Amino acid sequence: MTMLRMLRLGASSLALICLLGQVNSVGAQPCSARQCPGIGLAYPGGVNDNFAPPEDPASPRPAFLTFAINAGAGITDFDGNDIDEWFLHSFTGLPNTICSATLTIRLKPLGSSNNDGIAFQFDENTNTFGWSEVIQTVAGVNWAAPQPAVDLTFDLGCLPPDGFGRTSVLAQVNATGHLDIRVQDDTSVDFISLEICYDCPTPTKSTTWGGIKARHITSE
Ligand SMILES: [Ca+2]
Ligand SMILES: [Ca+2]
Ligand SMILES: [Ca+2]
Repeated sequence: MTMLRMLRLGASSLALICLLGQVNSVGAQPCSARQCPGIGLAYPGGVNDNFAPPEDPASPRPAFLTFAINAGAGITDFDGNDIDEWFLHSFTGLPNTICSATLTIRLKPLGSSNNDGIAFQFDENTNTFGWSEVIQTVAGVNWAAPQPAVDLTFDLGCLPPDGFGRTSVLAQVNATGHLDIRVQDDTSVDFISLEICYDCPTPTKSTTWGGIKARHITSE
């Protein structure tokens, strides 16, 4: 579950303070962000309105959307109420030094949704996902209406092993700077919240004469 507690500060990609030392170590690896305290971000997706109309727009990356269209899928948004449609959303412009990421998503089955799935991180080079699982498996309930909505929280660096034994998508997220989510195909998505902690970029020392001189003067 969540590796680091975070304190919200406000804004649309919300600044956070990672409160270090508050680590829940259940199944999680130590987070190297503790070397770089104080940097975190939260990215909201959709509106936390308990599936209230109107539908709120989802924003899949173009390549992700093209994949779904080519697969012949109907596409839905946040709070969609139709069956047999895919929900797609992407968080883009992410830092490439993320060491901890927690995703919270509220889902509701729209019918007999027992075979519905959730998948993270689409790769347009292979048309595959970095992790996927049946919602009923991760939710631990009979995934069929009128089962009420559930909030699921995923540690993206310490996921439950999927059918391929995969447990993390952080490397792919850092390599690409984005995170994709697919939910299909008879399940409604109320909102998604992504919270990350990331390491400071390593400062590079200037090798110009001016830079060398400046460091020398500073150290005197
Ligand atoms: Ca809404
Ligand atoms: Ca289904
Ligand atoms: Ca909503």
